[in-house]
Amino acid sequence: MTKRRDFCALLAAAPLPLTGFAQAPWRLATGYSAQSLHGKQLQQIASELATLPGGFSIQLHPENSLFKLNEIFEAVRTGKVEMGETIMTGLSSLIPVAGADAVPFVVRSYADALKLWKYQRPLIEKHFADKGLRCLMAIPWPPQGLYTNRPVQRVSDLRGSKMRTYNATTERIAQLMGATAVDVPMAQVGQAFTDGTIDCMITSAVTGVDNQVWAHIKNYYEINAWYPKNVTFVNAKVFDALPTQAQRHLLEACAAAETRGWAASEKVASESVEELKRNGMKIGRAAPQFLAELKRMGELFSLEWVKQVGLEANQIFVPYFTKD
Ligand code: PCA
Repeated sequence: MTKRRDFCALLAAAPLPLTGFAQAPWRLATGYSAQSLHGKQLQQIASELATLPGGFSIQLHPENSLFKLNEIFEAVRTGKVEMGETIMTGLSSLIPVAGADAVPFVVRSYADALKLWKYQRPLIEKHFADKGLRCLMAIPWPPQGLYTNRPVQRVSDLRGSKMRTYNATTERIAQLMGATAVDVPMAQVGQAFTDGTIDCMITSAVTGVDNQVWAHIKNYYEINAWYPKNVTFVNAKVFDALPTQAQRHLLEACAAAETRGWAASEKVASESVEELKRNGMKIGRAAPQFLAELKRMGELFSLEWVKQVGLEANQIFVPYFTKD
């Protein structure tokens, strides 16, 4: 008996030979394009893993082709697909702290965004683990700016406008601005402007560029409202079934992609504003009164958010505001 146990322990300790290990290809579902800021990192992870000895292939299924953006978390959780990427704020009804990303006017720079992630990450990892998922990495979108047709001097200028939103938090922000929230997936933004279902939106400069929004809209205000992140994750059982070395390769590839992704996001943030300008858009800083009103609105949102989320909101924001 003892001998058998020793033998098992020995087996467990020995690294599994990876050559010959045949892992069925994993599917990675995302709501965004393969050429997007995030899609490029996902593709690089896939190609890095494919070339490693004993590596496995990951097939990217972009632009909602396998599951819609808001279905991906559940699809990975229930094992319908191995791996997924979605926007973290979209998970706030399941995991309230995921909404910290879209509390407006708290995070003002990439350095701030990284600090927020440092305090948010352990909670996100824990909630994902509780749900049978393993969180792999998160990469921010560039700061969220305001796109409008008419110049805007104050929040009340947005009253009655049809604002494109992309989840519950952006919906609440539209409400606070007195606008009507219209949920439109990123790929359909151009069409929604053409159809007149939306006339303004808050999103990043890169999303404006990807959708060539200059054909529809003229003003972009760099209000840097928040830095939402996309999160990439895997079904924990699927991950645990990988040989240890393959697990390590995946984690390393994701850690490297996360570092690259943050730098790429920051770079593309300024390049995209230039691209909007080159295409005839007016790039403005919000007027002081408008900024003051936005800030007040942000405070109201923060207050609501902290009240609604409770203890875990403090676990993020207390260190965020008081520590390095
Ligand atoms: N682009 C995505 C999410 C945030 C962003 O900058 C979108 O507009 O849907």
